[in-house]
Amino acid sequence: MKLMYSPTSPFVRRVRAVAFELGLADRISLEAVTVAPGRENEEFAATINPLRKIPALVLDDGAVLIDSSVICAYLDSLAGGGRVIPITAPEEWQVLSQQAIADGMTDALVLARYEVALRPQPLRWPQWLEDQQSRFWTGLAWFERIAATALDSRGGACDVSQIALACCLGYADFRFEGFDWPARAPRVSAWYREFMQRPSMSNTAPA
Ligand SMILES: N[C@@H](CCC(=O)N[C@@H](CS)C(=O)NCC(=O)O)C(=O)O
Repeated sequence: MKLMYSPTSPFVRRVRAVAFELGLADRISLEAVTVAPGRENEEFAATINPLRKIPALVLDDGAVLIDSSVICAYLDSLAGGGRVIPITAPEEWQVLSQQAIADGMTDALVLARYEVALRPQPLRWPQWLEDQQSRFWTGLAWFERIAATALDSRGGACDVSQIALACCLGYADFRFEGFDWPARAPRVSAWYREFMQRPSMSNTAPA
């Protein structure tokens, strides 16, 4: 399998971390792609993802899987199922909803990053930037409230929503230096420090 990737993408990191957790990392080769709003990248659009986003996973038979959540679900099923995504209700739906919140927080930060790093100065819209960043903060507060259940270590195992949140927070540390999010979310912060010790996280840090 080939993962179309960038070393700084939090969505790619999520897929790579899941692959490590499932013991599948050495079955996945990496191919670097540069994607960003405003870059045409026609070949990638024509052959891999019409939306020009990464990650995309190219399977050995040539089929292409798009979107980090879809790819993580595929990897979980490849590893037998129920490893990082529970297969029984209500846990399955809780974990998938938590993953969706972490996903939205990450989306908001990536869009905020594009606004600051890519959008020409005269076209910037400060309220829009603030609005995107506030989605990160309200998502973080949401996880802080449910930390006791959502961030439980389950005897050493972990789930896709925890990996998604850890990748989001890692991206916040990497791109938004002044955020100091731990000051606003002490329970999430304590969990994060421990979670970062996992090889799946240390092997996939943004660079
Ligand atoms: N929902 C997608 C989001 C992926 C995404 O936004 N990836 C960013 C990189 S971190 C990207 O490809 N951006 C290029 C662009 O928006 O043009 C997923 O979960 O895979």
